Amino acid sequence: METLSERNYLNEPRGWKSWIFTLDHKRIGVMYLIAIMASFLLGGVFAMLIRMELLHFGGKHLMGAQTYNQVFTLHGAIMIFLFIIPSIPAALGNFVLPQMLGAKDVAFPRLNLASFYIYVFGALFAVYSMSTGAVDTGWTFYTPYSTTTNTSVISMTLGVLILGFSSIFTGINFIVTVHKLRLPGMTWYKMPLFVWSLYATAIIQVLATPILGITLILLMLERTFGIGIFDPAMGGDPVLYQHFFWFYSHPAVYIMILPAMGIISELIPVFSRRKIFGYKAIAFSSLAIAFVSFLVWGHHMFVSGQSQYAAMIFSFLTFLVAIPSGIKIFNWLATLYKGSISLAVPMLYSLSFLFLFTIGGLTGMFLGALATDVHLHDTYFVVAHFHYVMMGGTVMAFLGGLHYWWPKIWGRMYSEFWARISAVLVFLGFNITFFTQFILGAKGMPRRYYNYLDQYQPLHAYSTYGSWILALGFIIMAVYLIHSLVKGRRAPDNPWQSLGLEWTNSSPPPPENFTVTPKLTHGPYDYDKIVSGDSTG
Ligand code: HEM
Ligand SMILES: [Cu+2]
Repeated sequence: METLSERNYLNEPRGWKSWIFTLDHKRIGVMYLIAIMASFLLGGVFAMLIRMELLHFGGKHLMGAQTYNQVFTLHGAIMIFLFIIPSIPAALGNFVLPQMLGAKDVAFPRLNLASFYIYVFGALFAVYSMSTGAVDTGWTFYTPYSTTTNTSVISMTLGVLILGFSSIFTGINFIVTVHKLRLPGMTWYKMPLFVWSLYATAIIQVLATPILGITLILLMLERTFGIGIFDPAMGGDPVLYQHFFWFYSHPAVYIMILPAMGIISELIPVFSRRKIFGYKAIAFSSLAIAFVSFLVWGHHMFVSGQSQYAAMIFSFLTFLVAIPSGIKIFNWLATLYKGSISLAVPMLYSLSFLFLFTIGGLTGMFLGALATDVHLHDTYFVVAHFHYVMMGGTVMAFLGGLHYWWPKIWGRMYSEFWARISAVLVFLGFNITFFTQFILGAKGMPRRYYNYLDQYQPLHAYSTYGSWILALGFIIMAVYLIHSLVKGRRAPDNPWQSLGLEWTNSSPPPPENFTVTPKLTHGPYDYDKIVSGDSTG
């Protein structure tokens, strides 16, 4: 085994204290990475339990109805609040954003470390809630059930409230970093598109998250003191809760997907050796998505009794979001066109993203259309749709980014062979698990049910078999990634011949990112100007 002898951020300074008190954005990114991977594992275990229970009809195979409610709530809450929201920005974004800008760190390194510990603190509340009976409300905590059920709602919602602060602080940090710490000469239009997407995400994090915080505080007050804001018996309105909740949670789905789109905009040019097509259109469509995301929350409430006119406007506005998303898909495809495409692992995940996110997005149109949503609302069609977007979209892009920056993060390569096998298993397993659910939902299978009619059994069984293939893919991934940490081949500084600034330093980077201040000699996507191979300059 070759050792990483030169000084880098992993070996200098040494000692566990230098890690837990670190102000280095790279180390904080790595700590986030470990924390979110642990959350993903935990959320994944709950997912497997749900699928096991649904393998046969009749209910009560692994667990009773009450436990089932707790299991899907924990799965959803962990995946959303502990995994997917922080995943790309706080882990990968933290690691690469300053390097992409040619900066030494983020604008507020102490705030960055505070964000991480706030995340850990919030996660502890969630764990406490799990150990004291968990929650059975669904990750949406809808009233009046959440204010009356006797499960541990307060500790879970308090955890989510705290996690929100972590997300807000990361957002503030990134906004200031992008404004203030760009390398001289790096104008806005010379920034990598991943930076643009993190910037748009940060705006949503800062503006939308406080609404969730206030909503959860009201929920806790209602539950503890019966203030009556959501309880009709006291003059309150339970639907008001849904407005508040989705006013955050719809924009939040863009906190999940925008950074993923940013990663895809990085990977496709590198692995097709082409300049990104429509740079400005991609950059501005991120901002457009961020803006429109605040106007469409009502599409979650078409059947809540809202007025027909409101529903029509929300439906119309929902279709508007498809335009900037479609622009991005078009631009990525145009970049691929006539490119010299390499099927390296990060590219396999990018192609998976393109395929799966498109299905996720288009099925969203069925849900955004009033007439079809009435039929599909709260069925497995919705479950399939959001897994295609969140897992087929965000998780695929996250895995693409993870495999792309892995050599930079650790200075080691993983086994390309096993990584490809795993990528194929994840893709196949994912589709078998979730495509079946579109059909189930269209046929009327409701979501959040632990039992069902026998007519749904075959499709539920396929879905569960798919989840085993998916799990196998992830187990293989865990093995080769951990193996690469101990026995992996030493990574070159720029294994993908990428033109990104973050690849001009060593792998792993020195503690201060760049030993000499880098000079901008070309844009991040100038593959048309620079012949591949001559890319480190
Ligand atoms: C390992 C693969 C996964 C499997 C097999 C899986 C399976 C499931 C199942 C069966 C449900 C319950 C549907 C219902 O009865 O309503 C569910 C709900 C959910 N899943 Fe997943 N899931 C997976 C990954 C993910 C990921 C990666 C995310 C997000 C990052 C996610 C987010 C959610 C959410 C938000 C819910 C809704 C929970 C609720 O209804 O309160 N899942 N999942
Ligand atoms: Cu929405």
